[in-house]
Amino acid sequence: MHRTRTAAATALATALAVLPLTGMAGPPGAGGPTSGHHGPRDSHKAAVSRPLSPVPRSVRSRSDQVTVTPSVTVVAGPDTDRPALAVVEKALADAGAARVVRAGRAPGGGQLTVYVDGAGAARTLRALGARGSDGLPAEGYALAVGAGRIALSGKDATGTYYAAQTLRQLLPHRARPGARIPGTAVRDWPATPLRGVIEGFYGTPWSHAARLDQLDFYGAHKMNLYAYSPKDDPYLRAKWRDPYPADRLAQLKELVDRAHQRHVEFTYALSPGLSVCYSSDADLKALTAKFETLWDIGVRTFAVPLDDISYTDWNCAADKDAFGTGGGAAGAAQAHLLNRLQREFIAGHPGAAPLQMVPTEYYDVKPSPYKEALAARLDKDVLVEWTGVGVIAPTMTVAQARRAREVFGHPILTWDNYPVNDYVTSRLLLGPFNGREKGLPEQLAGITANPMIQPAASKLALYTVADYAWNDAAYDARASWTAAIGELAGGDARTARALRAFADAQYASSLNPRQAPELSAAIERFGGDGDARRLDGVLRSLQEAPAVLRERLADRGFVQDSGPWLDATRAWGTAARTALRLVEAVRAGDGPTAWQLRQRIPELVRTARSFVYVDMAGKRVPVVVADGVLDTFVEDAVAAHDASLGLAGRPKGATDLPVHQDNAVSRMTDGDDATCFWSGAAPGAGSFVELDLRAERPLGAVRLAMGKSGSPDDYLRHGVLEYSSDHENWHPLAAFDQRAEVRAEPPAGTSARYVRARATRAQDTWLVVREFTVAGAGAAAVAGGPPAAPGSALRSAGDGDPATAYRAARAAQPGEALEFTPDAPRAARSVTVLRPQGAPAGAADVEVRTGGAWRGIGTLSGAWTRLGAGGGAVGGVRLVWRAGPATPEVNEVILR
Ligand code: LTM
Repeated sequence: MHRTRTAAATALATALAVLPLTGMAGPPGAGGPTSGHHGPRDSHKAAVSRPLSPVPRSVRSRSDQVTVTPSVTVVAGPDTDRPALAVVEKALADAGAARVVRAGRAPGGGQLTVYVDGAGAARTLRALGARGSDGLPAEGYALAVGAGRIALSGKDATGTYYAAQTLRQLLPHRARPGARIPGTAVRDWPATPLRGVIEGFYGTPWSHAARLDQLDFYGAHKMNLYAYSPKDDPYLRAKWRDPYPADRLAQLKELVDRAHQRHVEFTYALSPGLSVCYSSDADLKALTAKFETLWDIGVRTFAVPLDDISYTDWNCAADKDAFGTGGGAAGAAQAHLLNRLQREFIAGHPGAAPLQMVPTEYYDVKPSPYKEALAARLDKDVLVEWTGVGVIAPTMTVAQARRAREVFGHPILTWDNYPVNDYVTSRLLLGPFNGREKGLPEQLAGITANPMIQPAASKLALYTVADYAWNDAAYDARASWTAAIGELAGGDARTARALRAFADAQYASSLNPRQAPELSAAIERFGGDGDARRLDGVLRSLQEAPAVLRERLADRGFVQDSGPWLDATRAWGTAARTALRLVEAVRAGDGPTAWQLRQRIPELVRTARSFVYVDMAGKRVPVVVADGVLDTFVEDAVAAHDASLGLAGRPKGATDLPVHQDNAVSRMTDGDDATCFWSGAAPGAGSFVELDLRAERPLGAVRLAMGKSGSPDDYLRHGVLEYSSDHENWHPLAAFDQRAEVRAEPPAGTSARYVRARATRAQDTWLVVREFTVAGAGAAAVAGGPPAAPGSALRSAGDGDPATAYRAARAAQPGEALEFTPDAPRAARSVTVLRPQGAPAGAADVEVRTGGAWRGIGTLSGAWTRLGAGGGAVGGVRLVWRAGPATPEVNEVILR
C-alpha cells in the first residue's frame, strides 16, 4: 500500500498517463488535435507537485519554465472576472511573490507578467504556441506558462475562473519568490454543462458555515451548481408556504453571494408536494411569492422536487375533480402547476434559468402513465432530475441515460444518490464515485450528487464526482480517490497515509461493493504468507490513523464529522491487532498466551461496537467500520483458537442475498435473538442463508428463527433445510412452508460441515433471520456445584464455547465438585480447563474417570490449566473444589 512515492505522486502519474488520449480529442469546433501535443513522457517531465483536478482535457509540457519574481504584474482585460483575478493574485502571493500588482501592460525588466483575458492573454497564448479559448464550449479555458509569462483566457467568465483555479494548482506554496514553474499549456472544458451537489438528504441539514465551506470547495473543483434542498428544513417541505424569517433569509443571501463569487449556481429547491393543491391559484401564488423572496436576494435558478410524496392521494378534492385519479392524473397535475410556474414566474423574470423538477417516479426508465403525462405536458424547457435505475443506482449507463431522455421527454439532470448516507446513518461512505459509464455526461444536462449528512467528510467522494463530471474520459476512480486524499491531507504524507487507511475502512457502498479493499487484501496476503509483522504494520497504521488525523488534518470539519467513526476505527484496530496476536500464539502452540488474548477480545469488540452517531431525533446509531473485514478477521482468529482447542466454535454465516443496511449476515449467528440478518431484496428461488460449521461435525437440532416483531412477514415462505460436507453435494434435511420458525432434528449419526436454508420459490417479502443455529452434538453434561449464579448456568462450562462461563453463586464448600460427562467416553490425552484471567491456582483438584474409577491428574493452575489424561477412554472429568474464599468460575473444560 505505501510505496516510496507519495500517494499524490502516484495519482498524478496515473492521471497524466491518460492525458494523451483525452488531449487528442478536440472540443466541438476546435479543429482537431492540439498542435505539438506531447506524449506521456513529455507529460511526466511537466510533473507538478500536485495533481491537477479535475484532470484537464489536454496538458502539454514545454521545455522552458517561468520563475515567480518578487514582484508580479497581472494584466487583466477590461471585463475580466473579479473572482478569477482574486484567485490568481492569491495564488501568486501563496507562491512567494512579495508584491502582486495590477497594471494595464507588462512592466518589462524580467518581472513575471500574468495576462488574464483580453488582447494581452490572446497574444501571449499565440506567442507560446497555444490556441486561445475560441472554439471551446462554455466554461472552457486556455492557459499557458512559458517564456517569463503566464496567460489565461476563458471562453466566458466561468472559464476564466476555472483557468485561475488550474493556475492555482500549478503554482507551489512557498514563502519566498524564486519558485520555478515548468512550462505548460492547458486546454480544457467540461464534459457536461451542470456539475454539482444537491443537499437533498434526510437528517440534520448542513450548518451555514459548512455550506459556505462547501461552496468554496465546489468553485475550486469546477463544480457550478449547488441545490439547496435539505429534506428536514421545514421551510422547504412541511412549512413550504411560510416566508423565511429575516435572519434565515440573510443567511441564504450570504450563501447566494458566496456561490456567485465561486461561479456556483445557487439553486433554490422547494418541495411543496406534501400538501400542495396542484390546481389551486392560491398555492401557485404561495409558490411564486416564496420564489420572489429568493429572487430578491439574487437566486436565479429554481427547482421543484416532487420526490417521496404520494401521487395516489390528492391533497385537495379539487385536484381529483380537475385531473381524475392514477399516475397519469398525477403527471398531468404536476405538469399543470409547473407550467404555470414556468409561465408566470420564470418567463417573467429575465435572467432566470430553466426550471428544474424531480418527478415522483425518479428512479427508473419504465414507461408509465405518469411519465407519459409528464413527457407530453410539461413545458419542454424544464429539466427533469433522475436518480438512475434504482434510488441508489450501483451503475449508470449511457443507454439508461438515453432511455431516460426518451421516457421523460425532457433534458435529464442526474440526482445521483452518492455519497448520501441518510439511509445508512451508521456508515461514512468514503469511497470514490464509481460505476458510471464513460460517455454518460454528454447525454445529460448535468450531474448532481446527493452528499452525506456529514459535509466535510463528503469531500472525498465529491472530489471524485467533480473529476468525473468534468472529464469522464480521463476518469479513474482509484486515481481520483488517491488524489482526493492527497489534497485533503494538504500534501502531508503521514496525514495522507492515515486518511487513506481510514477511508479504506469506510469504502463500501452500492457503488463500491468491496469493503476496505486495501485492508482486506493485506489480510488475504497474511492468509497466504503468514507474515504477521507485515499485517500488524497495516493494522497499527489503521489503529493510529484516528490520532494522526485528529492531530494533523487541516480540515477540522472532517475530523468533527468523523468523530464516532474515528473512535471505532481505533478500537477495531486494537481488537484486530489483539486477534492477530492470538493467531500468532495459536500458531506457536502457546496455550496460556492464546487464552489470555482470547479473553480480551469480547470486551475489545464490545468497545469497538459501542460508538454511536446521534441523529437529529436523538437516535443513537452504532457506527460500523470495515464491516465484514475486521469483524470477520477477529471472528476467524477466535475460530482458529477454538480449533486449536478441539472445539467447533461458532459457525460462520453466509448468503447470496444483499444486506439491508447494517443487518449483516453475522447477526444470525451472534447468539442474540434481538439482532438479525435482514436481506435487502426479496429472495428468489435458490436464494439461501448458510452456516459454515468450520469443520465436519455431528449435527444436533437445527433452528431457523425468521421474521421479527416489526416485520413478521419477512421470512422464507417455501424452503428446504439442507446439509453438506463439501459444499457441493447437498442433502435434504426438512422442507418447510409458511413457517417463520423452523426446527429440524437430523437423524442420529448425521454429520456435515455446512447447513443451509434454501428458498424453493421466489417471494415478494424480504428475509429476516434472527438466529440460525445447529446444536453441537458432543457438548458435555455438567452437574454438581456450587450452584450457578443467576444469569449463569452449569452447562456453560461444558458447552464447547469458551466465551460463555459458569459462575458459581457462592464459594465452594470443601469436597464439592463440578462434574463433566461427555456424550460418550473419549480417548483423551489431556484435560484443559479455561478459567477467567486471575483465577486462583490450586482452587480444585482435577480428576478423570477411567474404567469406572476417579483418578487425580493434578490441580488447577491459573486461568489456563492443561493436565495429561493418559490417552485412555475418559468417561468424565471433575473439579473437586478446595476450601477458599473465591467463587469458582469456569469457561470450559475440554477433553482432548
Ligand atoms: O433521491 C431522491 C430523489 N429522493 C430521496 C433523497 O432525498 C434521499 O436522500 C435518497 C437517499 O435516501 N433517497 C431518496 O429517495
